[in-house]
This record gives sequence, C-alpha cells and structure tokens, in this order.
Amino acid sequence: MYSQALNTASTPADTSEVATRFQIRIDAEERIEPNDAMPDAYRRTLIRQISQHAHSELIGMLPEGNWITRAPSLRRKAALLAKVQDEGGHGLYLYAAAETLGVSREELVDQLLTGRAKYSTIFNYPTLTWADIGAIGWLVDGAAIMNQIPLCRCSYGPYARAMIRICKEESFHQRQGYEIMLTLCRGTDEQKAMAQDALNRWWWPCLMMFGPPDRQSPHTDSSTRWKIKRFTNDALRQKFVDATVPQGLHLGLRFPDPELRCEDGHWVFGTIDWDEFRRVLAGDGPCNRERLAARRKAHDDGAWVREAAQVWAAKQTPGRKAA
Ligand code: FAQ
Repeated sequence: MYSQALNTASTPADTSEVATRFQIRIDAEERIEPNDAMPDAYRRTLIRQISQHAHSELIGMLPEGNWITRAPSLRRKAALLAKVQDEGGHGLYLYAAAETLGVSREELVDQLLTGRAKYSTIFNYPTLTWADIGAIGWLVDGAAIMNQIPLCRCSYGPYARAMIRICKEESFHQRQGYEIMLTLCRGTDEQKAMAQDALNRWWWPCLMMFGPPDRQSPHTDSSTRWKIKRFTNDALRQKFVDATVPQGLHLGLRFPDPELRCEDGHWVFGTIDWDEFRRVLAGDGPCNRERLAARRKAHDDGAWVREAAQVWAAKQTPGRKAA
C-alpha cells in the first residue's frame, strides 16, 4: 500500500461546518488533495468510482486479450499488445489513486475477485471476430474518452492527474480501432459485413456504458455538486452519439437503431434496453462468469510474483519481514 504517510481519518468529523467549508473550496474550483479535510461521503464516492473504474480497466483487458494470438498481422498484433498493456497500466494508476483515500489495493482487488465489486457492463460481451477489436477501440474507447476527459477536471487531485495520461492513451486506442474499422469497410464484402455485425452487437451496450438515465442515477446529484462528475450520464451519452454517428456513416455502416435521426443538430436515438443492463450488472451477462474466472486465475498464477517481490523488498530493508 502506498498511502501509509497519508492522513486518512475523516478530519474533523462530518459537521455541517466542515461540509460548508468543503463546498466553498469545491465551488472555487480548488483541487482537493489526499491530506485535506473531506466529508466521508465524498471519500466513499471516490473510492467507489475510482475502484470500479480500475476494475473495469483490468477486466477490459480480457475481451481483447482473446485476439492477441489471432491478430491478422504483426503490426496489428504489436498495436493490440500495447493497447492491452496500457489498460493494465490504467488499472494500476487508478488503484494507486484510490489508495490515497485510505483503502488498500489488496482490499479492492479482493472485492473484485469475490464478486463484491462492480465493473463496467461492457466487458461482459464476447469478442467473436477480429472486427470486434476495431469496434471496441472505436466505440468502447470512444465512449470511455467522452466520459473521462471531463474527469481530468475532477475535484480530487490524484484522480484528475491520473486521468490526463489515461485519456491520452485512450485517444490513441480509439484511433487504432477506427482505423481497423476503416480497413475492413474498404475491404471485401465479407470484411465489411464483419464490421457491420460488430457495430450491430456493440452499439447498444456502448450506450449503456454511460450509466442509467439521469432520473435513475442515485449518485449524479452529489457527484456533480462535488465536481467529481462535470456532466450527467445522459448529457455524455448524447455527446457520444452526436460524435460517433457521423463517423459510422463515413464508414458506410448502418446503426442498429431504426429510430436514429438528426433533429436540431443532435442525433436522436431509440430506447435503450435497461433490463439488459440490469441483467448484465447483476452478473448474468454473456461472459460475466468467464471474465471473473479468468481474472481469478490470473491473480492466482501471479501469486509467486507478489511473494518474490515481498521477499526482495524485505531484503532491501534490514529488519523488515516479508508480509
Ligand atoms: N457498468 O448513479 P450512477 C474503459 C453503476 S473504462 C457497471 O449513474 P455514477 C477503458 C454505478 O457504479 C470503463 N455499473 O453512478 C477501456 C452505480 O453502482 P453503485 C469504465 C454501472 O458512479 C476501454 C449504479 O450503477 N469507466 O472503458 C455502469 O455516478 C476499452 C448507479 O449509477 C469508468 O468507470 C456501467 N456501465 O456514474 C478498457 C469511468 N453505469 O456503485 C478496455 C468512471 C453505472 O451505486 C478496453 N466512472 N453503473 O453500486 C464514471 O464516470 C461513473 O462511475 C459512471 C456511473 C458514469 C460509470
């Protein structure tokens, strides 16, 4: 754990005076740093959101990892390997940011592995063809950027700073995905059909990534007041649709939504199947069990690395024993 030196007590109790002073700082756009006084609810919200985000990055490596050994060329394989490694790195920065709030990475990882923590529903869908790798980069990373650029201005310093680098990398990921889709769409009829099929399967789950509609989002009000979230779920979803539909039309693809139409400069879309979202969130998506099982196996297989690192660290500090 990196946070031993941090003051993690919720200082000094959550009186209304503390809350008022805290809100004045937030309204003045001041950054909150780990040792600053903060209401418990603010701390808990950040731990929840940052850790869910970290888990999503780690589980998000799995659908694409499925295609590393089957990438169609050495160039594609190298780019995909680098992308998946970036995602592992994002998970680590985010766990480190969460640790500054007084929770240990071990505890957070344990919550994930024991099924007590949430991660993005999008990563419980299968990657059936190579076009899915293009669709994930274009759409999933595209949605992630739309949601995460505003987090670079989040009120909590360590999270905001981690997001700057993450967004730069996500932006590269989005471009490599779009370029895969472009290549497929300019290829044979079969390749274009593969790209269309991937769009058909990923479009609606991507719209769910932004979270429930605003009126059903329990955290939006407090998170926007605290400037953790700068936009609501529905506002970001609409920005994503407006940015992405013209990109899909440029590819010559059709969106799987008969109600999609442009009105007053915005793309109006059909009704999202929130029952599907709730089912996947509850653990009953197409790949939930497979994803958690793969993550648990990776964790178990890595036990010797953690053990060796602890023994090595103990040797560097005389008198300190491996935990
Ligand atoms: N999946 O009141 P809200 C990526 C939960 S990273 C699962 O609206 P909030 C990179 C929510 O947690 C993708 N759960 O909550 C990549 C809450 O549950 P709780 C992840 C969801 O926090 C690309 C409940 O519903 N990105 O893609 C989802 O204000 C390619 C009520 O919801 C982030 O985590 C969902 N989609 O807003 C990697 C960004 N949506 O805790 C590999 C940071 C909602 O009460 C390949 N997070 N829930 O039990 C956020 O911006 C926010 O947390 C939201 C949700 C917008 C996701």
